[in-house]
Amino acid sequence: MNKTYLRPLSLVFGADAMAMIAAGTAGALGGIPHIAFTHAEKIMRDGKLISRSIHAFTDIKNHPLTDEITKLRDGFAGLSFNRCNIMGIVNVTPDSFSDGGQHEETALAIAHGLALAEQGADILDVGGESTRPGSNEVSIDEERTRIMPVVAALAANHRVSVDTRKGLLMREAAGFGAKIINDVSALKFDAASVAAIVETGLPVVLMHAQGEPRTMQLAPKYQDVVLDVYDWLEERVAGAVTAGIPKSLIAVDPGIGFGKTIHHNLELLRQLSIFHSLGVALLVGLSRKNMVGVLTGEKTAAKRVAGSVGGSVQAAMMGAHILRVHDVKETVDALAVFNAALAPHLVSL
Ligand code: 8Y7
Repeated sequence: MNKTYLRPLSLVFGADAMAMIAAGTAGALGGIPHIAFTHAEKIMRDGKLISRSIHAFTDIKNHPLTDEITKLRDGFAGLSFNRCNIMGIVNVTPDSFSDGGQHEETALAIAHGLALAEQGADILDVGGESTRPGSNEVSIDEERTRIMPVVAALAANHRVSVDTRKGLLMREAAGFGAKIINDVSALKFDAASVAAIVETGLPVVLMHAQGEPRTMQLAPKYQDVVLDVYDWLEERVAGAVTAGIPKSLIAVDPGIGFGKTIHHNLELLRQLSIFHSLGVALLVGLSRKNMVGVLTGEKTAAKRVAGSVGGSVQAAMMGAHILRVHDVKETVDALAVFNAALAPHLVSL
């Protein structure tokens, strides 16, 4: 079957972007008015055959995929997607904090979440099930005990997303005030999760993963990682829409490190802009991941801050609408300078 993809290229920023979009010579990347693309790579895949050609925006401006790339995204948990938003990571797993028992673990996670909000996080992502490579499953009772008190406390004054794959916990989290569900299985893990999203009306992040967390890094395999991840996400979005979840309530995520070699991860980052043609918000999480460790030679995850910020800035340049990060202040600071330099109209001085 022959399929066409469009990957936005030749990015222009700030006032130049707005002038070119107004003139019809460039399109708004992911609907972001200050990031524009003047060209796109048209990719055709027919079985094992892949052909590529580069076209000016004016030659593809009427392509249906161009509409998807350029349309404004809005209505996702009240976030404004004309800029990059920061999702701060709040892990509630025993290995993240001291071993002072559940009570102390809860208190530490809440304090951490409040600190990240203070540093400028737009979203606090609370998770109690480690889905890192090699990790084992956590029981639903254990996961509930870890996350719900933290969700309830943080959701009182902040926009909380809940990192879970379980439908029942999605519903319960909604009851405690969660505003977003972040599912690393893209609603595949639990048959009850689709109905939980439809019935709570919460926006959802659909992340790509190949295989199960425990074994996914053993032998990741793709024909073309970017096109394969794209097709997979497209199918998950289509399934969600059919089930009754509007596109405005969906974000996609290529799932850096989830069943991918470093080569796969780097290829996904290099060609990240292709995912905008899915017509939904784009989230990227690379914070402190193994890829950053390999590229920097830094074996300690907590010391991968600068490398992670470098990757986040690249994803922001490619129009990512949300970045999932541990180091909120460092990322916010980097984006403040980056945004001011490429689009001075965004800052008031
Ligand atoms: C991601 C994620 C993790 C990611 C989204 C880690 C829960 C591994 N990574 N969720 N979760 N995207 N949406 O190193 O990349 O943070 S856990």
